[in-house]
Amino acid sequence: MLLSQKKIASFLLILLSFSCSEKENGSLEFANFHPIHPDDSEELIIQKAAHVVPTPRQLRWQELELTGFFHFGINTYTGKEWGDGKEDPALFNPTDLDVEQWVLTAKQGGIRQVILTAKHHDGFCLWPTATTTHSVESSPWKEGKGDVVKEVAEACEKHDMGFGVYLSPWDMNAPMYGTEEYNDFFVAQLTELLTQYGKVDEVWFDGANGEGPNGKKQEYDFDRWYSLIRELQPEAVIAIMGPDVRWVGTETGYGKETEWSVVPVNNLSQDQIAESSQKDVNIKPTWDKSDEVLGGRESLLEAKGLVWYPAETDVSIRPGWFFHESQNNQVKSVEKLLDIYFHSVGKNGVLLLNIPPDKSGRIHSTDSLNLVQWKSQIDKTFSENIAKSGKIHSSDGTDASNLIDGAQQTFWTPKDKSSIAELVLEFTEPKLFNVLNLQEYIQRGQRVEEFVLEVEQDGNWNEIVNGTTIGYKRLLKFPEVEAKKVRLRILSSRLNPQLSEIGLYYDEN
Ligand code: FUL
Repeated sequence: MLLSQKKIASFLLILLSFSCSEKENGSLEFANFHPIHPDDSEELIIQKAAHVVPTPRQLRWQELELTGFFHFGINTYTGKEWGDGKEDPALFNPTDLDVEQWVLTAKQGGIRQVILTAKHHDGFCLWPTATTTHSVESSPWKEGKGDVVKEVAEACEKHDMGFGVYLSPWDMNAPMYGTEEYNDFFVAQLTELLTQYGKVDEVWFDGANGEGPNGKKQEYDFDRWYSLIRELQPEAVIAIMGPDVRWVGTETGYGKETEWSVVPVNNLSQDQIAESSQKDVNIKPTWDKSDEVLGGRESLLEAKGLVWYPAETDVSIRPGWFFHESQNNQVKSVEKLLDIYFHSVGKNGVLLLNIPPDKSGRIHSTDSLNLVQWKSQIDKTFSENIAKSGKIHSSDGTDASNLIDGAQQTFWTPKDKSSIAELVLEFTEPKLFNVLNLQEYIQRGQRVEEFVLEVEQDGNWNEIVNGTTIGYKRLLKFPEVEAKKVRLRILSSRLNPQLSEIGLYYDEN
């Protein structure tokens, strides 16, 4: 599609969202994007925020919870984190490449989708591309006949693992970097990746935009790339410098305490979000990625629109993104990974955990051992929802039993559409627990702003833990407590809360 045609199409989409997102009777529809009009009242803006929902591709991605990165390439052989594009492709020579071991290790670690660095900033391509000779084709590996992207895509397909590609926009090797020609070159690379390897579930664009071999910087044609991805792989989420998934703002694996998937934007087209955070254009998100809270009430009031733009929390199992022998004794421990799990998946994010293959072409045994043990600890902790053995009562007498049925496809909401609610769990015997799991039914938006968990002790309700946002999943760990009666109070919500699950667990760690 020509750019002008695309602009017209997105303009029509905007008109459509203006006309069909609000019903005549004033009640709002659920939409991925709600525009805010200058005369909207504060109340209406909050109602709109409560009606912003994920697209099917965003929902599928959110439900994965655990995704993985494979950083592998020329840096694996030079010991660097960032190459300079001048590396000799002959350096790339895995002696024992076993991508099935990567995918199976990831799978045992609970990871459900992996992203391969098909090209990092150094420009070296892990597939035999027609666009450049700076690829595996010029390496001694399999006498230049190998294709890492193909092998990983096939292993993913075989083992029912989602497959994604990282194609770095920054390319320190491409001679035309910094000119319009580079955008065509990039489109050609993207087309190869999106047409030759079956289904692609995620396309990951990094934000780094440094100088190319000629000392020039590139103006990336994001609009063109996005429409190409939508055309060739309509179900793929476009992450980070993309409209579907947002970077949480750190590379520590720790998400924000208050994590809204609904964020304010000043653009009227979702496709411009990522672009505007990269370029100096007039239309900008009203926030910075590193802000402590994105999407709090006050920030919504200043926006031109509200969009579902959820957070991905990326971190490496090692200090570096690429494998370095010298870091073999710095692989994150099971305890550290568990803490990261609570602060990423447990803070309304999707964890993107990097496990970099080594020079031989295999995941190192320390990494795989820690990963697998981590997953078995998670499984152990969450194998049984203690809340299930109790009776649940809601403050308004409505049946809330679906909150402990283990099914996320059902939800409970107060009868009178109140924004506050109370739920009491009663057990016949005292129960010991130290973890709370809460989930909102995000298919109908994210709403809860404040909650508190209490237990009854000697006739008094005592606070155990409190929190702000819930979103897809909120996990909170606290010192163990024993009680026969447990109460969850939703103290503040944007319209009526819609919860899908309440869980109490005991974590031995
Ligand atoms: C960053 C890159 O510069 C790093 O090398 C790594 O790929 C990380 C995931 O994204 O911005």
